[in-house]
Order: sequence, then C-alpha cells, then structure tokens
Amino acid sequence: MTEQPTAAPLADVTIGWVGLGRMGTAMATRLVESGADVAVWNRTAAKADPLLDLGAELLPDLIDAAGRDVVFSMVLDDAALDALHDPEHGLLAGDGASRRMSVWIDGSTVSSTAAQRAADAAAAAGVAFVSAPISGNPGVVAAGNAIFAISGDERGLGVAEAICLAIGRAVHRVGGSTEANVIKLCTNALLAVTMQSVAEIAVLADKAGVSRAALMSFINDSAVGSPFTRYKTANVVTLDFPPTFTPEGQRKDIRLALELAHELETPMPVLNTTEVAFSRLVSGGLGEGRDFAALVLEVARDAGHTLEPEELS
Ligand code: NA7
Repeated sequence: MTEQPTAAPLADVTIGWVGLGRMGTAMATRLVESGADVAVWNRTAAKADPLLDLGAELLPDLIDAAGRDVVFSMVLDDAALDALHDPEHGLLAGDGASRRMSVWIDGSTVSSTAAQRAADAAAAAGVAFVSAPISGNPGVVAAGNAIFAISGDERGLGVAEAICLAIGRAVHRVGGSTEANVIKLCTNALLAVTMQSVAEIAVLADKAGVSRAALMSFINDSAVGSPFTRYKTANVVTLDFPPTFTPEGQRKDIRLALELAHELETPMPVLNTTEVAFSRLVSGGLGEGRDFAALVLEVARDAGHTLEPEELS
C-alpha cells in the first residue's frame, strides 16, 4: 500500500477527465485542487460548470480527452465504459494521429470483463489501461479519505498511483490485470449486506420499543461498529436520506458481483437475499431520490412497521 506523499509528482502530466457524475465531480475537484493540469469532459456538458469555476479546461468532445497525456474516466457502468471505446465515437477512434494519451485509467465500478474489453481496445491502440476503482462516497472523497485499488498494464501503474494519491489517501496495487475490479465488487458486496443487516436490526429494535439512536450509538462503540455503520447512523436514525450512492447503483454492483459468482460457481446466499431487498427498494419506490440506506424503510415495510424520525444522540 502507498500512502499520500507530501509532493505531487504530476507537474508535467496533462490529464483528461471523463465523467462528472457525483463521484467524478468530487474526484476531479480534488485533482484540480492539488494543482494538476486537468481538462474535463462529460456527456451532459452542464455538469462541468463547477470544475470550470475551479479553473479546469472544458473539452468539447470525448475524443479531445485523447489529446491529453493521461485519461481518467469515471462513468456509471459496463455500458458507459464500453461507450468510451466505441470504435467510431470513443476515445480511441480514428487513426490516432492526434492522440497523445499513453495511459487510460478507469475508476468506474464495472465488471472485470468490461474492464478487460477496454484494456484490449486500449492495448490495440498502444495505450496502457489501468483499473483504479475507488472506495468512498463523495463526502469521503472531499475529505481526502478515499482509497483506491489499482491493477493493469505496468506502464500505467506509476502515473495512476500518483493521480490516485492526489485524490485520496492510499493506493493498493493488487495485480497486473483486472484484479482491482474484483476487489471493488467484493468490497461493495460486503457494504450491501452490511446495510441489509443494519436495516434489519434497526427495525427489530424499533419494534421492540428501543430507540434507534441508542442502538446505533452502542453498536458504533462496540467491536462490530465500523466507519460504515457510523456513516449510515444519521440516515437510520433521522430517516433523512440525502443520496451519497443510489439504491440503483448499489444494486448494479450487487448484480455484477453475483454475475461473477455465477460464472465461478460460487453460491452467495446472503448476497442473493440482499439483491432482492434492493430490488424491492427500487421497484417499490421507497428508494426514489434517496441514499441506499433507505433500505431500512423497505425492511420496516416488510415488517408491517412504521418508523418515526428520531434525533441523533
Ligand atoms: P452518477 O452520478 O450517476 O454519474 C454517472 C456518470 O457516468 C455521469 O458522468 C454520466 O454522464 C456518465 N455516463 C453514464 N452513461 C454514459 C455513457 N453511455 N457515455 C458516457 N458517459 C456516461 O454516478 P457516480 O458518479 O455516483 O458513480 C460513478 C461510478 O463510481 C459508478 O460506477 C459507481 O458505481 C461508482 P451524464 O452526466 O449522465 O451525461
């Protein structure tokens, strides 16, 4: 593991940033604020405004990102990553005459097969591909506490590590292929089943007449308390769910992990149950516009129980 150095080694590198959703914006903001030379592109151009206000340059088209030394992409899912290397409209389109990009780093949470498709397309164009998925929500990123797992083409790992350390606090180098994508899916699977368990016990305690604030306060002070249970305590107690990660996004990651599990004949009964719970949250409407911690509302509905907002203790 490498932790954040004191000096940024990115002085001579031009970076093209692709994807300015919730995570991409938080990450690109950190990178610009570190002093790096960053130009940005997003499919919906208006979302680039906060970055332009910080001094980043706007790239009119996706292909313009390939005119930078390094591209860092942060998009939604497998289909979005595939679109980035579409032979006609993608980053690698054309004969490469004006291409400067030698390294393409992708931080999206995608399947290892989608990452491998991007890596193969990049390799065919002489570009080194690195998977660099991130652990942390936009608030964690803004506080400088996000961590990365990186894997891929050895020629790109050094600059990927430098960029990740300008954004977050630590980088774990985990292999020479798409190992980082597998690690990210496993981590998010653990996050999802933990949320399911927290939701279940919060509803149980509430039904037993116990304050959720008292329950979470005790758990957070015990051996099973974790940074994650502490992050989600405010949601579970106050029933306010400003989205850090949507139920749809969490379900997407669960499904990616389950696809891998099917492929590798690995039964995951707890994760399967959690997928059903998130599907109910999405299809039943309770997750609409809310953080995935709104799972507690779905679990309460299953229990025929109504939760009331409480104050944090
Ligand atoms: P968001 O906030 O939903 O943002 C998704 C981003 O992906 C956003 O910039 C989208 O552009 C972009 N996107 C989606 N589809 C495409 C296609 N087809 N082509 C190009 N760009 C696309 O997600 P987060 O920022 O929270 O999460 C990003 C990743 O990190 C994701 O894998 C999470 O699981 C973890 P738009 O603004 O819609 O035009």
